[in-house]
Amino acid sequence: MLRLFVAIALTEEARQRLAGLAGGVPGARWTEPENLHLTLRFIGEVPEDQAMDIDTALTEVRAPAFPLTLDGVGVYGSARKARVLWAGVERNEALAHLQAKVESALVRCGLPAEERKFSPHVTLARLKDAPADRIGRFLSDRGLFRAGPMPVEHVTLYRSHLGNGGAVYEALREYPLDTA
Ligand code: 2AM
Repeated sequence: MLRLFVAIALTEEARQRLAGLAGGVPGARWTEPENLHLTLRFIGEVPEDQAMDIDTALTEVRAPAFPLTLDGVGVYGSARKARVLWAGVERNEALAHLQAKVESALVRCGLPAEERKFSPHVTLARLKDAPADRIGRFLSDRGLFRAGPMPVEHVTLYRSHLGNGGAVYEALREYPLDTA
């Protein structure tokens, strides 16, 4: 079985800017800079033959390349039980279009449809018992964060290796987007 997801790889520069946001929140486990990415679709565990179908389906996705700008930070979960700190993405029709294309390609090759609305974000940290005031300070101090625009010219199929030291993401294959 392979644990897979489809994501946009971020530029080195964007990852460095995002990594620069880390710190100041007790109980936060920050994403390793090399692991920072923007997920389009989490697939989960699939057998190898289905992974090959997924690869074929992604090869057939046609969508234009586009610029992406990261914008702002936020938190998932309630104020009392914050779970994830994230960086947001500036409103982007091309990104939504790409995500819909990836989603329909995956459904066509037999995966169950994603029920949750696409909420583009880059996970910065996972939280455990983080104090609300420190989260509040993080959000206000970093609220003006922006990075980009950066060119998005391909999507990437990643394999996630779960281990004791946290997940390691392996880029299996890149699928080019149409550049003008
Ligand atoms: P997250 O960062 O918001 O948790 C690899 O795990 C990627 O797939 C992450 O970007 C993660 O998003 C995303 N993902 C979405 N749904 C997931 C799930 N049910 N389990 C694990 N990862 C998931």
